[in-house]
Amino acid sequence: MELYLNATSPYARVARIAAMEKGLEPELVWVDPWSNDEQLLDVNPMARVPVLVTDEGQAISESLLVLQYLDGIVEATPLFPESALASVLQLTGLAQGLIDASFGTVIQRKHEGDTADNTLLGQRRLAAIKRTLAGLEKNLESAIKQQELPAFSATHIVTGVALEYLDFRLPEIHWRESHPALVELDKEMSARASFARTAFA
Ligand SMILES: N[C@@H](CCC(=O)N[C@@H](CS)C(=O)NCC(=O)O)C(=O)O
Repeated sequence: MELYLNATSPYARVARIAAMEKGLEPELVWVDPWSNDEQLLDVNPMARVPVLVTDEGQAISESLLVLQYLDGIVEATPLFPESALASVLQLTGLAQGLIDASFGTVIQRKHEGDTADNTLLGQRRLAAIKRTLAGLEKNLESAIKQQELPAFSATHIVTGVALEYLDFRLPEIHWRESHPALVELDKEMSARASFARTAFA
């Protein structure tokens, strides 16, 4: 099994952490998705990471589909446990949206410079980040209170990575100030070996 990734991609980090948590050790193939790397194009015409290539040779792109595949081949540590499926999918969707809006902001800044945040798209993404943090906080707190969330799941991985990506790329968004449930989740996730060993650099 191979995992195509790079060190700053939040999506690739989600896939790598999930593989580690499942006790798998795919061969890591480090690529630069922005340089039209032939090796990456061979497995993903979109030239994006992550891509997981199975032992049978199928190339799976899209981080959450990689997690779904890992759940299919390793039963232990379910990432989308059936007993809490709706809560896990709801929260994971929000956390993935947070990554999408944050990554979109970073890429637009990189390509358009300082004025990127003032464009219509830039403004929409920044507003989405703020709203999604609030939505995640509210729904996470409620799921914990109602005992609808397992101790570990896709929600924990994707939310933990989303929050650490904000710290890494958008530290001006002081998300800790008014999101105590997210602070707690981040504290728990950053103490795990899978998070410590894959820290953004
Ligand atoms: N929806 C995809 C997003 C993957 C993605 O956008 N990856 C970025 C790296 S963070 C990438 O490879 N970008 C290169 C490009 O868009 O050309 C997922 O969840 O895996």
